[in-house]
Amino acid sequence: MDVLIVTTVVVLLACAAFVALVVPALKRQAPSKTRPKTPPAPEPGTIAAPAPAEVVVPPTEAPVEEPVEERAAPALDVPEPTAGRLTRLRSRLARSQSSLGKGLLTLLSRDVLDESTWEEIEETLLGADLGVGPTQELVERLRTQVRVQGSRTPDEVRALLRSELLTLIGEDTDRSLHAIRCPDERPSVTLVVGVNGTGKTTTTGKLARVLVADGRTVLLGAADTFRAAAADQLQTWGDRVGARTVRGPEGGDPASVAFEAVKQAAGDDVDAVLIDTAGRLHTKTGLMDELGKVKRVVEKQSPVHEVLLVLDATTGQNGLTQARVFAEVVAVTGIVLSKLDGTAKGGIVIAVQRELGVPVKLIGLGEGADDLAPFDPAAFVDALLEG
Ligand SMILES: Nc1nc2c(ncn2[C@@H]2O[C@H](COP(=O)(O)OP(=O)(O)OP(=O)(O)O)[C@@H](O)[C@H]2O)c(=O)[nH]1
Ligand SMILES: [Mg+2]
Repeated sequence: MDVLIVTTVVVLLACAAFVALVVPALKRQAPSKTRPKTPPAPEPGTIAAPAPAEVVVPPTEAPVEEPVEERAAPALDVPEPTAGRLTRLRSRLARSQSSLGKGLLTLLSRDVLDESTWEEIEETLLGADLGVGPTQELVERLRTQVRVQGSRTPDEVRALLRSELLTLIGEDTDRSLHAIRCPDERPSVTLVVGVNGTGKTTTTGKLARVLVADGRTVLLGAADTFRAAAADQLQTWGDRVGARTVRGPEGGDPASVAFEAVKQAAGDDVDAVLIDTAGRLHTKTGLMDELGKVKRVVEKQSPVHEVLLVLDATTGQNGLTQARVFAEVVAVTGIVLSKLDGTAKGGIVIAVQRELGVPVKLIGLGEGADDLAPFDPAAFVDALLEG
């Protein structure tokens, strides 16, 4: 009986132990029905295993590569070579050709050159804006030559006029641009100045093309900060030939834009920096002082090698007064005569050089991108006389 009781107690204890130890363990192993199962993250570089059927997982798709947009570099213009541009554009001088060229040739070819003919010759020269001094000088020389030569064939008249005009213009004057003449002085700094609307920005843009055509790298400085449109206008020119434009805030200090442009040109190892300035009336002292400051500030880090004064040829003698004032403020080194295509006053080339003692270096003969020509006296006179 005792044995039976002991056995029963042992069995009961064993059952109790089983319930206490094994059942909780089994419970821990059973899957939880409340927590959703998330698939394990795949190892990097492996493909994720398909999710178990009962778990709703958005289908994992192989990542689609964004198409890389091929950004083609903007097509740049190839500017026309500068050599021979004046010959190409000779017909643009049509109005000056008919007065200075054909007009004078016809008068000088008359059989008898009486006083009234000489007066007509003088009027023609004055009308072409040659200026009083150069006109009297030329008439005097022509009179002497005609007296010496006696009878004249048309060819002789042409040769005489050609040689006298060339003497007046100055065939041997150095008209080279610093940026071309001194390739080792880099960056060559050019300041473009003038009164409102003469063609400064257009000339700066065209000049960038002249330099690019001659194998130079160019950076533009938009120191006309009066209007944002002025910087946009310049930048458009630069973009066409791959020349970067440094610009400042509208209404900002033009001197600091010019300074920054020259600094960046040096950092970029660029050959030439061209600084466009705002149009300013030569009679406004404040604006002229500001221009002087632009130059002085640039000179704190580099010489200004070239100061180009852009004169509108159609304004004639008025341009000479402007030229005088600008020359005093910024020491002009070269004249650009713009819009010579729209005037009969080709004599201004001679007059302005006389007035300033500064050579005409470039002439504008139209609104086309490559309608700016290095001034070549022989080609100019030939264009006037031959049409
Ligand atoms: N026909 C002709 N037009 C020209 C020539 N050069 C410039 N122009 C025109 O003259 C106008 C004025 O040119 P801009 O370059 O804007 O003149 P700007 O001096 O910069 O003017 P502001 O900055 O306002 O002082 C434009 O319509 C040019 O196309 C030229 O040689 N021939
Ligand atoms: Mg401008």
